[in-house]
Amino acid sequence: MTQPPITLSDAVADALAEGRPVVALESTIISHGFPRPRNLDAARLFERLLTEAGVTPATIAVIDGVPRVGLDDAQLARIAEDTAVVKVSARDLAPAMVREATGATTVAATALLAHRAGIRVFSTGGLGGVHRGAAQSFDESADLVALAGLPVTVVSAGAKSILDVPATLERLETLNITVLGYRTNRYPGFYLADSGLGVDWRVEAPDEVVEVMAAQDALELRRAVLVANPLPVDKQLDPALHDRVLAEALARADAQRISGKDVTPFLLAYFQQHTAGASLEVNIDIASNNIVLGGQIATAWAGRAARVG
Ligand code: PSU
Ligand code: MN
Repeated sequence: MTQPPITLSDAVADALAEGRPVVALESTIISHGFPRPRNLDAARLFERLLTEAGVTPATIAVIDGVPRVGLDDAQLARIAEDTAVVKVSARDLAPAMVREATGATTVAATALLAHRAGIRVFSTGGLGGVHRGAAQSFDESADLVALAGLPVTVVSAGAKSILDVPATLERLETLNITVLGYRTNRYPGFYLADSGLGVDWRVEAPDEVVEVMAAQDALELRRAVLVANPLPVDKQLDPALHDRVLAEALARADAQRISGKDVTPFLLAYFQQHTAGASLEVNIDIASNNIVLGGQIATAWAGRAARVG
């Protein structure tokens, strides 16, 4: 077997070789989650939040058929600006490579490439999950199944509230994915601080997350740890606005027969257009909050590895 066909940036390769903290970042949120031109500012902000904390950012994407872990600014700009960039989930990686396509990776594809590169911590906004009406449509994000087979720690603000959150939590239970509430007993609802459901395990600090990761390794449980990190209540989207726009967005997606990988980008864009941009600001806050915490967890993980080897 040859080396995995993944290219690490020099910054990421050096940090990993020296045992310094690295956090993986996805790129679908940039290409399909946020509108241009705000998306490039957000992509740069996300990297800066890590760099300023002494953590190396590893934004992940497929550029001209090459899976890349760590992008330079021109590559980041390409993901943000080029309308031909496709959404790449785990199953799309191989054909995208063969066709020399340029694609932005979802949580599923990013977690896979991060793991192959040797990165343990990954921050995003909200996970994919079970869509409303999934009993008929069978629409469940590949993020869930991917995370069931990858020992990465993923910081998110829960599953997006556009989803069927109770069903998503049931699937996380079935798939044996560990869920930790970060300083909360409530499962966060992405745009909202509380989805209305609880979590069984609460942690108070990055060190506690790292202890759970180490215990999973000791048990050889090669599954994801989800750190559910709510937005502070004063920063969440207005719940009445949220509920009204969500109902409209779901009805519109249904009427327009939106399906497959287009569903999530459609719903997020609808939210942005019909909340006068408020959902976009909240979404950027959510991701920033998760990236800062991901940096702290990666730092604690690197510190632990230096102590215990
Ligand atoms: N979270 C966001 N914005 C996004 C996504 C997540 O705040 O755009 C993306 C992620 O890349 C996630 C994907 O993996 O949506 C899920 O898409 P789907 O439901 O098609 O699996
Ligand atoms: Mn889907």
